[in-house]
Amino acid sequence: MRIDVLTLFPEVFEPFLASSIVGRAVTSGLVEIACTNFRDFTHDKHRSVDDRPFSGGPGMVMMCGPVFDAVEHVSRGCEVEATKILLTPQGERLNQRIVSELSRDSHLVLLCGHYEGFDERIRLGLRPREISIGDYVLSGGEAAAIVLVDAVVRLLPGALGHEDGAANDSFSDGLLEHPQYTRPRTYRDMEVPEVLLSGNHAEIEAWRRRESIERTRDRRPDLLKESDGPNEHP
Ligand code: 6GU
Repeated sequence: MRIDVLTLFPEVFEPFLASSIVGRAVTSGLVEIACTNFRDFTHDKHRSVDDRPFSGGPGMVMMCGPVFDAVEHVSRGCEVEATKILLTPQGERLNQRIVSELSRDSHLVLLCGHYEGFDERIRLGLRPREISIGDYVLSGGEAAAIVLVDAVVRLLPGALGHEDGAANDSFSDGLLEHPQYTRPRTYRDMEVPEVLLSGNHAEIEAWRRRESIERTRDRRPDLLKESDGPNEHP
C-alpha cells in the first residue's frame, strides 16, 4: 500500500511514522508513506495556501491551486486511481468497517485541512471521500490523519507480527474486547480469574465471549443494536 499525506505540517507525522506498529510496517515495506507540503505548490511570492472567504466572514479558506496541484503531483504515473480522503468534521464518522475497506485499497491520498476549511471547488473537483474521526472539532486534519493511518496500517497482512492479526480486536466482531491478564497471578490481592489458568480452551473461549458481550452491554449498548452483520449476541 502507498499512503500520501498532504498537509501544511509534515513534521507532525515524523515521530509517529517511525514508531511502533506503523514504523515497523514502513521499515518492512508493507506500506510506503510520504508527506507532501501544500506550500510547495504555491504560485506567489508569499507562498500563500489560504485566503479570506469571498463576501467576508471569519477565518481563512484553503485555496484550490496548491491543493489540486499537490494531489495531481502525488497521483502522477499511478495506474490505479488513488482513494482521496478529505479529513473534515463534516465527513462520515470513521468506524472499523470504513477502516477495513480502506485497508484493501492500494493508494490513499489524505488531505489535511486547516483554517475554516477548503474552497468548495476542492470537493467538487476532486470528489474525495470525506471522513471525520468524531463529533468534536480539531484545529486541523493532521491528528485525524494520524488516527486513520494507524487504524488502516495495523490491518495490513503482516503488520501485527502474529497470525491472528486484528481478528480479536474490539469492534472486529462488533463487540468490545474481553479483559486481559498477564503475570503475576496475584497482584495487590487481585487474582487472575481461575478459568484463564485452567488450560481448558473451550471454557476460556466461552468466558471471553461472555465477558465481551457483558462489557459491550455495559459500555456500548449502541454497538449491539447497530450490529450490521448476521451477528447474534446471546
Ligand atoms: Cl477529520 N478534522 C477536524 N478539523 N476536526 C475534526 C475531524 C477532522 N474529525 C473530528 N473533528
